[in-house]
Amino acid sequence: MYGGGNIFEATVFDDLQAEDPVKLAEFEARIARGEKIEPDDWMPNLYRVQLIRMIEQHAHSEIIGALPEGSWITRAPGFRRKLALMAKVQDEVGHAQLLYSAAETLGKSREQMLTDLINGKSKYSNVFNYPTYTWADACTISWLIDAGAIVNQVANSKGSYGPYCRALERICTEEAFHLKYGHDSMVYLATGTEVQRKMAQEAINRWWGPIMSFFGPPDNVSVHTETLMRWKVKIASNDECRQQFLDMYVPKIWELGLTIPDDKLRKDEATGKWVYTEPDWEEFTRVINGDGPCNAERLAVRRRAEERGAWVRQALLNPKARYVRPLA
Ligand code: FAQ
Repeated sequence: MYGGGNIFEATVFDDLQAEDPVKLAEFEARIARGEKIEPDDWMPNLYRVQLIRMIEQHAHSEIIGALPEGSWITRAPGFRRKLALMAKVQDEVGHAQLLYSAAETLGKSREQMLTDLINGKSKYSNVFNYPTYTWADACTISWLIDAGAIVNQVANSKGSYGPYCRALERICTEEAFHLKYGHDSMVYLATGTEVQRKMAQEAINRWWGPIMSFFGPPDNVSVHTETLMRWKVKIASNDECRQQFLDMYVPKIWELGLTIPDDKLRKDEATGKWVYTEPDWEEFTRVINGDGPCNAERLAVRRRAEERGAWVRQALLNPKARYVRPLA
């Protein structure tokens, strides 16, 4: 079972030495044959711990990710945009539920995961620690963050752990719809008045760095990619996902007459790869470790939601007991 310690300080090799070599070989053969691993199947401890880490961070990203867009529901321009955004935000929270359930199959309770989130022990995606100053920031999340999420999640959905893959298939279907909503919102701004175009451009300028970091550190410094790819938890590396995102979305941004704030950005026809300026990885490290522009605010909102919802959870667990709802 998951002990919550920092197992990643041990090397993969050290940890695998403790495993039964016959079982480990059978497990790896199943993965090589493309079979899905299910919760009751034998698995090495490191596989379990890595999956919990990754799925839990993913679930946290969905509920925290609902906050920056959620704050725009009341301010979205017009009734239809409000309705669409409300549905999208609800979907994101639903994705968290699916992912927490998938992580629970590996032995860590949802309560513990949420406690680790609000205590700042668990990470969640860097991008949700940035402010949304204008409506165009919310549209950029709905379009380009969802686009990045789909690139990464479609790859992960072909992975080896059954419950995670099945959750991701459902999530990707819904995200594909969010992407259309986000694209439609940005097309509207980019083809609108001068003020709307300016707002769209400024949002792209603000979000480009965080979006480039969204796929994780470069492969040559990524800590977990090798282990995760060995066991087909990750099917594409961080750099492969980043390249795929650039391939699919740079032309779409340019098509709208918007620019990307990177003078170096171009596709190298010889290698078929995009050349770009590395995002600020020091900023990324600070942000994912709790010191970004909105980390404190995001966790405070979650903490408040936990505290305010405690009486409901207690009442559901013990309907006969009499509870006094605390005053807000
Ligand atoms: N943000 O060794 P690697 C969404 C951490 S869902 C924060 O490369 P790995 C939907 C990493 O955890 C978005 N931390 O790690 C939506 C590790 O820290 P640790 C979330 C990051 O696991 C849209 C350390 O850096 N998607 O957006 C980030 O091999 C709109 C070393 O990194 C997922 O979680 C980051 N960007 O690769 C919702 C997908 N990148 O644990 C609302 C599943 C890295 O050692 C609105 N996750 N770190 O302390 C994955 O595919 C992988 O975990 C990666 C990172 C690719 C994120």
